[in-house]
Amino acid sequence: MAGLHYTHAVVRGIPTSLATGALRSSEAEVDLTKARQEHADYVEVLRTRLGLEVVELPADEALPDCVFVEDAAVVCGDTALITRPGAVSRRGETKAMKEALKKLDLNLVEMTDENATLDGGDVLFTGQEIFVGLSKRTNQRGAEILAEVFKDYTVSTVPMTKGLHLKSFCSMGGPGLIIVGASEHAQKAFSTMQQKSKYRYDKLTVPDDFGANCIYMNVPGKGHVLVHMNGDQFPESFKVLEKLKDYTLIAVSDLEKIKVDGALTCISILINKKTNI
Ligand code: M3B
Repeated sequence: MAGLHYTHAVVRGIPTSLATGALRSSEAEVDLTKARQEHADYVEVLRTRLGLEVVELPADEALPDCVFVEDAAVVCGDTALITRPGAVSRRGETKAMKEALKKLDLNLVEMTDENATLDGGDVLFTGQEIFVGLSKRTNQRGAEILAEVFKDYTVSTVPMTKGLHLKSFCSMGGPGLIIVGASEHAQKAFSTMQQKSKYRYDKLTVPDDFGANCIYMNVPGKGHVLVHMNGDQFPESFKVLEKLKDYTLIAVSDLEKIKVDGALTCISILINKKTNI
């Protein structure tokens, strides 16, 4: 079992082109200086508070969404699947990711099937099994390949009616705990996951779907650690998360990336390497 413990992270810089070129569902204008500051703070949290070895890839101006590294690969244990992103404009993002993961000595598999699409944002690894959202970006063939690659785990599909990615409204909040947004489609997706699983999951509902996108880690010597958005973004969800007992809670700002549909899990790939490299 890979568990919810990590040693390394891969992140990528923010290109200037993000402001005008990133795919998005809203019109809000991105402040690049602020976005880069938020990103630097996030990377600092990964390094100093979570103790991760962070690999930073340079931004590529030709790839406006490249900071959202989560979509380019799925890493579980020692295996990395390089995805075939659903949006054509994002396909080029996998190249640098592939190189980075190769250097980290992971077993690499590439999704080459032209009928398959998969964004890592649709993949939720619970520590015991994998759920994959069937969304605008991830299709059945992509889910099948994911299941073939991660044979040690049960892979179950979750049909998505709304939202960009599965993790646009849920994420892990601890071993056996799923944080999920209050919207009808988020709650429905949770029920589907529970029905398809042989494990029992606890559910923590937060009022805002996006507020449910957090990073949980078990950190040696610290125990449960949850990185979540601070009260500036979703004050009501913040209040719910703040009540988690026996957790080290780390609040970060994500205002600028939210404008282009990005949240906390989107901007890093977390890796658990047993041996130091
Ligand atoms: C977001 C891509 C935004 C592109 C991540 C997961 C859920 C809330 N403009 N990608 N993986 N989405 O985030």
